[in-house]
Amino acid sequence: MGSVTLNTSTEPRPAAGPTPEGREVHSRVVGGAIGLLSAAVAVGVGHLTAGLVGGTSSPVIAVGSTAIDASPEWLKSYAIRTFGTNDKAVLVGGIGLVVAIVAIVVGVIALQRPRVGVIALVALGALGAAAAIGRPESGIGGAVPSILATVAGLGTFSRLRHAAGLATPVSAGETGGRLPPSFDRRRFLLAGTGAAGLAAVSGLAGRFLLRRAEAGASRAAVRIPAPADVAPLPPAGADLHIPDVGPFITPNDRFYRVDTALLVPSVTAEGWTLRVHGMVRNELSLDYPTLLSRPLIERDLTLTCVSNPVGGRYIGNARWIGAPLADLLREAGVSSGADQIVSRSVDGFTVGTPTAVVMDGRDAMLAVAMNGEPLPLEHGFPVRMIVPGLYGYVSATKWLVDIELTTFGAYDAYWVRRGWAQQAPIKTESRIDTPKQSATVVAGRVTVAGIAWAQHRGISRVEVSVDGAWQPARLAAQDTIDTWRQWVFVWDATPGDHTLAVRATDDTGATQTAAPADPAPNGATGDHTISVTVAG
Ligand SMILES: Nc1nc2c(c(=O)[nH]1)N[C@H]1C(S)=C(S)[C@@H](COP(=O)(O)O)O[C@H]1N2
Ligand SMILES: [Mo]
Repeated sequence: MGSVTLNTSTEPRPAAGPTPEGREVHSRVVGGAIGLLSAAVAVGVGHLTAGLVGGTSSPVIAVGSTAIDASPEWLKSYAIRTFGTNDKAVLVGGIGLVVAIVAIVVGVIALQRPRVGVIALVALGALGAAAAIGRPESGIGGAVPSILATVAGLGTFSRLRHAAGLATPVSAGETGGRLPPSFDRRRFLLAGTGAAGLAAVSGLAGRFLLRRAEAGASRAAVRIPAPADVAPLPPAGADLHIPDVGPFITPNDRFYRVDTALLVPSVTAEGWTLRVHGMVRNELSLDYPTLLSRPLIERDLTLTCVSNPVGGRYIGNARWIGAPLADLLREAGVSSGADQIVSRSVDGFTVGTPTAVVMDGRDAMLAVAMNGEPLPLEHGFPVRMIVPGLYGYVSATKWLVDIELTTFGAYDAYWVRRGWAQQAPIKTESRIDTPKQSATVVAGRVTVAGIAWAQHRGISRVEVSVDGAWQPARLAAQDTIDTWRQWVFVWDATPGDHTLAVRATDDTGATQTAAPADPAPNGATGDHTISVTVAG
């Protein structure tokens, strides 16, 4: 205790300790930090609250939007000319800089006159509240984030003053703006770090929520045009309607999700563009309305993850609408030798797909809709790629923003760099969905059922083995060769412990590989096998 210096310089000082001038400088640093941190926490909490309640009521955004509306036309066009698409970032940055400078100055003044700090924080909140209420899209509730921001700012202000020993018992007013003898550097740094952390976390969380809300609003406003090439409804017999076997079309909220995104990327349809470049004769760039104006196709396609273990759940079947990818590539004019299409997500994730596969006539598409709605945010809104017959990591780029024609020799995509195969067609597989592993069933007629898939080859046969004896299962009607197929086998179960297994054969006549293999590097193999007990 009693140490009063924040000075980290190595300059020699009088042995008697810091001079009054020295203290003066340090007290300004502390005052400025208190001001800056209080404002930062206010802004962060305002942002987070706005993110949680939704809408455009974040104090910073409300003030920024008001500034845009109020600024004259020449200034707006100047900003757009000068900063391009960064004009809004520059504006928000500018507001932030002004707030920061004012906050530091006020913080220094507040050392002696704490009331000035309080008044400044309340004024900042009032400005945010007034701007938020004034926005056409928000009502009186728009003031809530600004009010909470002010409360948080005032709380931080008082907390940090306390930590600096400014609140009691000798007030800074009495020490002439200098730090009191009780100033504890460690204690203040700790409290300051806490405030900085709170400001950063709340600000970032708020930004994430606000962007997600923006993407959600964009999605809600999207209207997908009727496809030029409509898919017939799946045949009635494609769905056997067996309990515990999922529906033939997987609802969006039950569709598996696999990606590297810690936080779902938020992309708006308005802000979306796709660049097609690399080994092409004509580089293309298209925005969302342009993509929607292309002739769209509608297809049922079953998507599968290479990481799906035998018997796993990383597979789903949906009805997609999208623009054929091959047509777009023909317009771009793919150079000969460009054997790989590298597609990139907005978050940097990459996928490498064989050009020849995309161009071979199958329904590879830039998908915009899934089961009758715009792509859900977590499934890649606004645009993703789908290529029937290939595992997701080599075909199904979500939040797609970039397509580059290149070669397999020149580039390894995200998972290839991590040891997975460069090319990965989906392997013929099958799964028992009912009964479950280790289930006890009643002797007599037991329904054994599940799904089988061999996308773009089609399933021609499924067999079930009871304790090693293979017997044919009944197949549901086929929708297309790009979709999974349900199957059922009615088993006359006798009391005791039994082992059930399933295997599928595709339309090329090949039966799935019986030898068990792990998902890495190009997809699991093995017959899905379960043990059940039949009660007498
Ligand atoms: N941007 C991006 N797209 C991606 C991935 C990813 O991690 N990031 N994962 C891929 C993988 S491995 C699979 S299996 C599918 C899964 O798509 P889904 O989450 O819509 O089911 O997305 C593919 N597209
Ligand atoms: Mo995957």
